[in-house]
Amino acid sequence: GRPAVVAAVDLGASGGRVMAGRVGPDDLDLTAVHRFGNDPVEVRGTLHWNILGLYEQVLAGLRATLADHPELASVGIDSWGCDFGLLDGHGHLLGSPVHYRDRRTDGVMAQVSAQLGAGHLYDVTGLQALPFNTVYQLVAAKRAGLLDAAGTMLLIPDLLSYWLTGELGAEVTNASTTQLLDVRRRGWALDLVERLGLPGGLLPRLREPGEPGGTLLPAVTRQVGADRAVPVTVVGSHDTASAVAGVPARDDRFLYISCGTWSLVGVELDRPVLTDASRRANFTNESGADGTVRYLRNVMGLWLLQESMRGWAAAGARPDLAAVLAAAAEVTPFAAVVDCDDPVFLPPGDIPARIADVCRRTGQPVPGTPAEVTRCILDSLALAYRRTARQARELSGRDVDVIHVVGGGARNGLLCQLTADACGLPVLAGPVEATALGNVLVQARAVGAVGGGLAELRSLVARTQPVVRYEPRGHEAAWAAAERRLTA
Ligand code: LFR
Repeated sequence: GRPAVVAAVDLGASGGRVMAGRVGPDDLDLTAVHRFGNDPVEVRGTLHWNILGLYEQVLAGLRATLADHPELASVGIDSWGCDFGLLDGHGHLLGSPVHYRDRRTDGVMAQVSAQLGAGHLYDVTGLQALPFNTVYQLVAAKRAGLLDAAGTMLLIPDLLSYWLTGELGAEVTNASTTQLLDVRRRGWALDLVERLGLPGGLLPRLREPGEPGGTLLPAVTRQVGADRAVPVTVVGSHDTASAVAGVPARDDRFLYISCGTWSLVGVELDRPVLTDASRRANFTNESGADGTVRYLRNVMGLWLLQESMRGWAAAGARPDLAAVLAAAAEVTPFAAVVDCDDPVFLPPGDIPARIADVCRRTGQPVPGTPAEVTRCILDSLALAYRRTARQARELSGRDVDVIHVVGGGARNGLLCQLTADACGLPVLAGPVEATALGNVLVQARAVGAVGGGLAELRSLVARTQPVVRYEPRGHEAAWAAAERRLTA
């Protein structure tokens, strides 16, 4: 292959970026062209994404990328999962997409599980029960009358690429987060759709990463200042799918933690694990690039810290993340630990107050300062990784000898060290931009700039991107004791 430049649009729950990737058989070079915030907007009690604002930023990012690289070979889009926009029969967007942390799904999961059977749902879709899975959001939307005029449901990256290209589709890795995808066939579970009384035509044709995704519409071509209709390539449009594709693993004996707003902790498999034990542990079998299975569990993640920081800033303090983390490193370990998976931490709001409630209820000292709260969050996250990593290995039977931490969390040295200690395995931290790398690699392969399977793509990441190694310091007894306190 000959080196090519491709653009990755990567939207996370707290911010987005457009990156230019130069990729060839021995080259992988990523430049951030445009970064922007992603701030949800509450309107009349409903939390929405500012989708038009995000689209505008995507256009601005592409314009800047094309100014530097007029030869741009392809564009690919990924974002967080589960959320969607609804189009009417003429292709117009019906309302701004609702945020997965909105409370419209309160109670819905329990009702749907009772109706269809939690065991049956897991057997068909292999998906973990999360209250914001698309299926529960669609049921909530139907009850609110929002599906009456709806012709098509588009997941966020599919919606943006529809606006760019005019082409409709449902990219399969992200479709796997809807809980409406049949995990064995990688096709829509139309039987579930029908039993829930959802409109049959709502779900567009599925597309696989690597497929052509159309070309920029003439009006868009003008808006971004391109001199031709630049192609769009379908990528692993679920951000976690792209992140896992971008892990610099040297063989398959690895566990990954894709660490951003969420921490996705798991292994990559060839086929799903659909046992009852797996369902009870709430492990998910999401789809990955090249037909792989992302066998993982959601851990609440850096959300706990991001949302705490937002609260401190709103209260007038001007906390600096680096300073808070440095101070947290000096706080007594395990003074207080909480179960990160507690659903009380899901909605936006005062996280330190909720942590304080849990600590009072469990007879632990209440963390007071930002440093103490942060230490409690990081110790607790590491404990959640310890439990989840053990379960992933046990339930899948996969042996691992290293943990790859990718995403923004790879920058957090304290968290990486605690993770190595908690799990008793070396941590390889980085790249921070694994998601954008996975995105550009799948595009680069589609346009012929590189070849090979996931192993070859990963080896290119390993050869070109810096990683930092953390060795476990061997405090196993202390971690085991802390874990017992959580379950006591
Ligand atoms: C991570 C992520 C997770 C998904 C959550 C909500 O960014 O995509 O994989 O469970 O966001 O969509």
